[in-house]
Amino acid sequence: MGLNRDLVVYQIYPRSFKDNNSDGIGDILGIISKLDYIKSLGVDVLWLSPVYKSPNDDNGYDISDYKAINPEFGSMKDMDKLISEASLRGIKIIMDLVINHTSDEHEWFKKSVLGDPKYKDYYIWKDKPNNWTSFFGGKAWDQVNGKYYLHLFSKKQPDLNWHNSDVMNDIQDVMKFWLDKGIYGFRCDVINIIFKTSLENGKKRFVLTGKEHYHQQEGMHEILKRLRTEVLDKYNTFTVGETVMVTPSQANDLILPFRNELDMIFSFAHMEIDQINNKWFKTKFKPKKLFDCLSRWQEEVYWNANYFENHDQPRSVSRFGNDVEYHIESAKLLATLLFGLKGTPYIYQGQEIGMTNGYFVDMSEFKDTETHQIYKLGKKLGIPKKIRFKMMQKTSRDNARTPMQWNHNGGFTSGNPWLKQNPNCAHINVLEQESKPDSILNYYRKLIQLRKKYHVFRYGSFEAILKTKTTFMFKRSNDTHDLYVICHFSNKSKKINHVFEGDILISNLPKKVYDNVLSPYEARIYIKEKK
Ligand code: ISL
Ligand code: CA
Repeated sequence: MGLNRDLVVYQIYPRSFKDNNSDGIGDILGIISKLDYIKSLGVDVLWLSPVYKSPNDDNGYDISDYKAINPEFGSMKDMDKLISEASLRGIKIIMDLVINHTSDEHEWFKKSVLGDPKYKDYYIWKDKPNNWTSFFGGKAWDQVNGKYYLHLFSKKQPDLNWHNSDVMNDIQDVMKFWLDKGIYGFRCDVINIIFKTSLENGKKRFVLTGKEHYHQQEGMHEILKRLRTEVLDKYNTFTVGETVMVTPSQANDLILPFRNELDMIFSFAHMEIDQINNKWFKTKFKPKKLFDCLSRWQEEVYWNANYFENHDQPRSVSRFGNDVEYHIESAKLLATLLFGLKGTPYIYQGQEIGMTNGYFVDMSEFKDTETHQIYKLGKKLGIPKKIRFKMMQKTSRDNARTPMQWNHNGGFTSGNPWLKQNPNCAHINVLEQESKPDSILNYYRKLIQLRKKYHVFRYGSFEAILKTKTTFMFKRSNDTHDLYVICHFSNKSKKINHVFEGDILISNLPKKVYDNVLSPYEARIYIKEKK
């Protein structure tokens, strides 16, 4: 089966989506209770962040049993029910495949520590650590029983040794287990760093010393080809890789059909445009940088996985829009851009109602391991407490993980939510937006329908037409239609010199006349039929 370009994907972070048993933690039965809502959006695929057994050092991205469900989320019976209930509604499910590392509480690691002959080389052990640093800041090695093991993430996430063929066999077995249950495929976590070519010291860098030894290695391509031909191709599947620090040409190396690796990848390029100097303590959003970055990826990459949010990123309306004065306009503007681009659109839970960053007033309210590790690292770098806290308010991954806002009281749980609910659920919630035809939620629904209706959204070519400091205009074309997408990222109106062609297909501001003046955060799509 080749790439399916028609799909729209909705990401669920199970912990924060819907709690069914009042323990404050989202669960699988909660997701099942909202399947009709998900169906009503018009999406085709659900991507579930990890639901496997895990001690939750990194909220499920530290897996202790790939074939078991985390009891907090429910049972395997619940999971089977979710797969079948989703399928009844024509919704396919993809799961997170986290195979760079496991939890240190996984049986494989426990046996590896004890020197069990089968498992001793399942992980990456050394008598003396090298100088590599981890994604969460600080050193990438920790010690157990006098030996050091590599962890590119937290110390409870030891990296698997992909030089070991038993690791390959066991992971293939895990993939088959889930595909046999009717799973449609996988979102492959940090997949382009899984193969460590050597363990030599790395060139000293501000972030990720050592990366030249494991980033985008030939060994990784070989692993992906094997997973594809030996497992995935035996089923009808869908794969999207999460790939850090890739260029467009590296992206193509992972996704071009003849390569037989992945269907598409998540790139971080557009998530880096607002980061300056160093990753964590200074950000500034300049819209033009976003336009340039998106255009480049549209032009150079075979097929994009388009997203503005996920469970690791702050909320897009707070980051690229204006979540105060122009909350509705800018949320819809971002939606227009997302669906206007060529590629597969991904919506992250809550994005469809314009959920904003969390309301955190103290470090103790953050639960994310990365947030605390970076906060501590900042102290070592001599960054004042106040600045560090402000930065965490802006960039913490917990901004995306606050409970889904179902109604005026939250509606996520009748217990105590595991992470602070944003009090703005009082006015930003699903219930209220269901009842308003012109809500952000109904705007997303409209865009999804338009994408389904017009071939040009899915298959049309891309051409950038205008990129100014605040305004982005591009054209999508096929044999029958031209689409013109116009996005204006500013608090101020702006007159542009342009003669618009075609008829308004959708716009985030109902206007009497669509003239040359773009209002704050205005977005329009024009459509023109070809004669
Ligand atoms: O989230 C980040 C920046 O805030 C990244 O450093 C992130 O950790 C990286 O993109 C990898 O993400 C994935 O793997 C991690 C996990 O913590 C993330 O939630 C996951 O999306 C380790 O499994
Ligand atoms: Ca629960």
